[in-house]
Amino acid sequence: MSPVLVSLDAGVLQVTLNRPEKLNSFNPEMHKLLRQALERAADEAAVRAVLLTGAGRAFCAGQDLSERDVSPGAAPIDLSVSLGSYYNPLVRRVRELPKPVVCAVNGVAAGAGANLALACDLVLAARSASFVQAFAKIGLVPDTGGTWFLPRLVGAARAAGLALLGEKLAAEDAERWGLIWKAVDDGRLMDEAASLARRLAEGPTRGYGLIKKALRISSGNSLDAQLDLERDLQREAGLSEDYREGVTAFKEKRAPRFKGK
Ligand code: T3D
Repeated sequence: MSPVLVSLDAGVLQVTLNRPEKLNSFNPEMHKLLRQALERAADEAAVRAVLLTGAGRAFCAGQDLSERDVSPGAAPIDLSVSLGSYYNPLVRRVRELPKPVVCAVNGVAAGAGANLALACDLVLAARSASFVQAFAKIGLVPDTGGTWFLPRLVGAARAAGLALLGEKLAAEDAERWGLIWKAVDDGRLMDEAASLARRLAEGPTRGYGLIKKALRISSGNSLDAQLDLERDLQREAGLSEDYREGVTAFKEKRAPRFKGK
């Protein structure tokens, strides 16, 4: 079986991490296929939203540690190579993808797996799922954007607790803390995530891409600079077919039929 399963239906590209026997932890092949899937999502007009999830009982346990030889006498490993080649491009790809990415966290999300989820635009998690900043437990620093996402999502005190202690945070607490969008009953997760992704796939795709851009850039901007950015992005949004359709539908008191253009 392929370590990443990909299927396109009704504008939603579902991407499933598929190494369940290894809790969907990352090896180079899984990285390669996930990257290909995300490139496809970026390039193909028929893809208007992405739904990312995991097969089996975990979402993703981060780096596959069985691939790291730390036995006495083994050569030291330069982990910056792994981050530079795999994890950093992955986060950039998800964040810069001009289409919405829904993440359905079906089970434990640990290490880079937890932070990959946080890189997505809307994160739903099964009630039985949990988030673990497992890095400190093996002497590492949260990566895959963790040190950037955590303080912004949950504040400095909670970010420090999560990063330093590496304890499991249950999905419901993750929702309460503002780490994720929603915790849902286990049996409802995939239906709710798929219906959310479908709804986004029927939406104004170009506008969504611009919203993602505005939110992404806002973290490093002053209010003044952000106001200028909003002006420029609104110019672009206002020229889209979907804007015309949205206003026309509003005036005609009907549901809009967006084409993503
Ligand atoms: O190296 C680089 O490239 C640098 C970048 C690093 C990015 C990172 O992600 S570093 C962090 C790596 N991940 C971890 O440290 C997480 C390790 N796993 C755990 O802490 C726990 O397994 C979980 C919290 C994820 C789940 O706990 P639990 O109790 O539900 O399951 P378990 O019994 O611990 O694990 C089940 C099996 O999965 C077990 O194998 P076994 O004994 O049944 O044969 C376990 O070894 C395996 N497993 C879990 N996580 C990993 C893994 N095997 C390889 N790599 C893993 N990350």
